[in-house]
Amino acid sequence: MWHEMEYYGFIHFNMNTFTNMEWGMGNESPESFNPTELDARQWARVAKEAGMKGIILTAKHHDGFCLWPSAYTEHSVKNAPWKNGKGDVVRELADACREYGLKMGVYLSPWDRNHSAYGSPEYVTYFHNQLKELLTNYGDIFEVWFDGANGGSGYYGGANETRKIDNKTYYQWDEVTRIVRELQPNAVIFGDGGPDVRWVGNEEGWANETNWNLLRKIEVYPGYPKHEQLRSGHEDGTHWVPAEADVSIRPGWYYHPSEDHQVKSLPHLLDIYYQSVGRNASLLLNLPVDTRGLIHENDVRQLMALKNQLDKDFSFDLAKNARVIASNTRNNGGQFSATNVNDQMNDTFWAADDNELPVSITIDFESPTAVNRLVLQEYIKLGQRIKKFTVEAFVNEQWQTIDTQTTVGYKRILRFDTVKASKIRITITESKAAPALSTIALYHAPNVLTQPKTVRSKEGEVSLHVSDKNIEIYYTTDGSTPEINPKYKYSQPFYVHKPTVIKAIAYNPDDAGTTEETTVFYDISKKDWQVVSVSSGALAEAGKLIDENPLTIFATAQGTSSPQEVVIDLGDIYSLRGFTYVPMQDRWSFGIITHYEFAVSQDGNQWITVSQGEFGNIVNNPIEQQVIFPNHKARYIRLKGIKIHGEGYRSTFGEIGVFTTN
Ligand code: FUL
Repeated sequence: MWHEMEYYGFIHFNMNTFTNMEWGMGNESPESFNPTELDARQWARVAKEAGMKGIILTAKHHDGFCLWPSAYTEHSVKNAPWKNGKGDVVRELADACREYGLKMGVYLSPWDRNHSAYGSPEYVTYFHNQLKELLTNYGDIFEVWFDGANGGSGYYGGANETRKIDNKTYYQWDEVTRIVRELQPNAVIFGDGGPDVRWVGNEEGWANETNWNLLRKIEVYPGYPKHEQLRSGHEDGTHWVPAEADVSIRPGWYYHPSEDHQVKSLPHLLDIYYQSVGRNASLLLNLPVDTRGLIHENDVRQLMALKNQLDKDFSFDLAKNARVIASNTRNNGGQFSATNVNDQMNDTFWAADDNELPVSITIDFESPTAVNRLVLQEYIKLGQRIKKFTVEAFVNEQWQTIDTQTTVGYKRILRFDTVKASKIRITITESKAAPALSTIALYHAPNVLTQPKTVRSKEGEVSLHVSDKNIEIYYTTDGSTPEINPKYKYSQPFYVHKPTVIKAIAYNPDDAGTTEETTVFYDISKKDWQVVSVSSGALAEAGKLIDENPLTIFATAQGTSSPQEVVIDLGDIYSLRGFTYVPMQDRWSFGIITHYEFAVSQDGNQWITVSQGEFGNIVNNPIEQQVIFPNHKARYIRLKGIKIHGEGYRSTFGEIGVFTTN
């Protein structure tokens, strides 16, 4: 059953990987496709170790380049230098998936910006033929993925124009479905509105808390604009079209070296898991394969951190050995007994009588037990029924409400603050028909222990952050190692105006576990700083380059014909020994300074250039640049962009800082 797949991998790897694009135009040369160490077995091994059950590969993306040697086009691996044109990435992955016991799926973009006939019936035949190749030559396919993005500008065999098609009719979806049913009868078809599995309506990997497996299918079509509805499905839907939540482990779907430092954090990945799998959707997590042809080590690390934490979260089911009592059981028990919910089997279930709402089912531990996760599963072979339920905990001889929620579906996971309860009661207050639950599981997930992060405001206020409110933070501001001692415990933000080293560790009071030390150096605060002039652009916006938030930027005007600069008044004279520059962080960044000139002044009139040079590799790796120069006393600083990545002189600034000496 597709629902049981729960968590599987997406791999975006294709021409875009080599052109550093997200959407290629279709005019790329197959010559560019040349991975140096492609190893599909590494992808499969990583996915398997991460707990994924399958992999879906972008066999063809919007640019039209095919990862398999299609008989119907020259725009494929057969004309690439990789393996002298003898390679077949789809084959290599299919073999690797078989070896590692993973299921394999294919992404075939309907939109093709390379094909000259795109827009005419001839292209549709081509598209169907390619689908047949993929579904015939590579063994079992569990899912066929069709993208909703469609039609627009492209190369189209040299026409270089914009072509529009009607998503609903152009591709002959009925014929597509027929081909899939014939060649891979066990495969599901993914599209905005199914027909089998629907898009969840965002690319961030979350479903709404209320999430029906049903859809009024006739209303939804590829490119359906009401994304909000896809996040919840339709309570009165006519067809079973469950949601799949897709998201990339990095900002982009494709690999970009500039995003090596932006792989999602463990807390973020956990939220994604709980808000997809935990909300009755499957999770399709994308791993961009890099130009070597490997999943990057940073992504592997985060993926395994997620696996590790999930293993801990669900390590022991506390309901397993508990007593279960239901307020009502269909036919007074037997086949529908309440004890079916904790027998670790999905095909047995507890069911209540019809018209008996509310009904409740209680897990009795007999002694106070710490819990903070609840897993519910409906027996969905009978449909999705539950509309509203409440969870209560029996603490100190009293019932207290933990949560009131709506749908359950194949799986629902609730996270809540730890309670020491002797019983947990689930009361179903609204349901379309008699509730039928196959699973109730309870867990005590450990606190998530991550290294503290520090944030400083322009005013100099420093706050320390961890991702779990049960985790404590201990810190020092004198360079010494913090001890787990009330004296060092963090309780509220504090000010840092002078050069200071902050060292902080996170501590888990439940098991006395600690993290590595976070060490952060802050120089003088920016509370008295002011941008006094910019060579072009809006001065009113310039505060963004000294607001301690690198994600807000200042940009000089477009179309200037000479190097651009900004001048900052530090508010006082300091002995300066260096400066920092954080470039714009967006994937579609512009104006990144690659060659700079930095000058200082005591009065804002007489300037001394103290440093000039290159920010090496800044475009690929857009992290904070630090430049040290001989000490100079100054109150004003000036950064000039001598050369800019891309065209012209338009310059952008995420953040500028200084290093001082006493
Ligand atoms: C989108 C596409 O346009 C993206 O490039 C990516 O493939 C994503 C999974 O789907 O609609």
